[in-house]
Amino acid sequence: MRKLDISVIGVPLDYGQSRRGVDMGPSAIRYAGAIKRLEAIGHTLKDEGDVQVSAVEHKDREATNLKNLEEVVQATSELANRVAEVVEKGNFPLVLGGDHSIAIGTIAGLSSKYKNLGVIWYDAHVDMNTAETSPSGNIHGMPLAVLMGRGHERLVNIYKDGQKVKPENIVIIGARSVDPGERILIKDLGMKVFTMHEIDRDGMTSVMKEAIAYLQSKNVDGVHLSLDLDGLDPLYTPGVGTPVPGGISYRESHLAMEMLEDSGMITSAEFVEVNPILDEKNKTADVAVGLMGSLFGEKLL
Ligand code: 4U7
Ligand code: MN
Ligand code: MN
Ligand code: MN
Repeated sequence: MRKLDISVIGVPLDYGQSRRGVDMGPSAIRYAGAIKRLEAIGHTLKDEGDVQVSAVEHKDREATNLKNLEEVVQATSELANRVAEVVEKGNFPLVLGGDHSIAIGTIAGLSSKYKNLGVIWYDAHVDMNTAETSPSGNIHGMPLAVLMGRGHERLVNIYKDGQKVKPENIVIIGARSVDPGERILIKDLGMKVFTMHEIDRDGMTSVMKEAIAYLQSKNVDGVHLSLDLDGLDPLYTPGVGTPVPGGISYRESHLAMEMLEDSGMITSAEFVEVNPILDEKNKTADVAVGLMGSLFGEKLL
């Protein structure tokens, strides 16, 4: 097992969506024991603290249907710089959300080191809306489009100009809520998506084997895991803003994390969308920390 120097960065951002409370995600995940859990496996942990998020909403807004664009740009820009510093010193970035718009900052920062990054997007949604296709105007439904170079230029050009990840280097796992504009983009770009249909039909073992082999075939120089807790069924992770029934089980998710750990390919990770206000006794943060345990090499025997 790899012994890693893990740098934890919290991003208490809730401006990417409309249900407030997800800003408390990083505290809930720390409270659930993330740091000690990973130290017990043998890794070295450094808590880098939180990225600063604007406490008040900007008044002088640009005319756009993207909600809180200014606040999201500010926080994700700072996050990108922090992640770049972490990877430049050779540490493994572990980012705690916050809503999923933070992936724009995490992956932008990773682009300082990785030139052919692979991404695993574990989510009920595909997060590929643009201002034109979004039914909500919520930026947490847009990060994957932005990272492929599609969307508002202020988001697309965070940290450095343009596309941060190639569409063919992305694997989506767990999708079951896809908007019409997103469906078109997936087909146009020929993206690799394992929906709940493939997971049910072929089983998680086969899906993960295929996902890992697929990314290896793209000769990626690193793989980022972006795990939205709503990828799991809301039975296991009720503390999320946009739950969708019929999701990935607790056991399938642990298996997926264990297979990723066995592959040795994961070079950064983020756990997002934990909302303690909507949760039941911090259950969702507890699941997040359990999954981190499996991802970072915890063994039963
Ligand atoms: B999450 C949605 F319309 N697609 O764009 C949208 F269904 O980061 C939901 O995956 C987005 O939680 C969910 O608002 C974003 C909606
Ligand atoms: Mn998401
Ligand atoms: Mn989601
Ligand atoms: Mn959500």
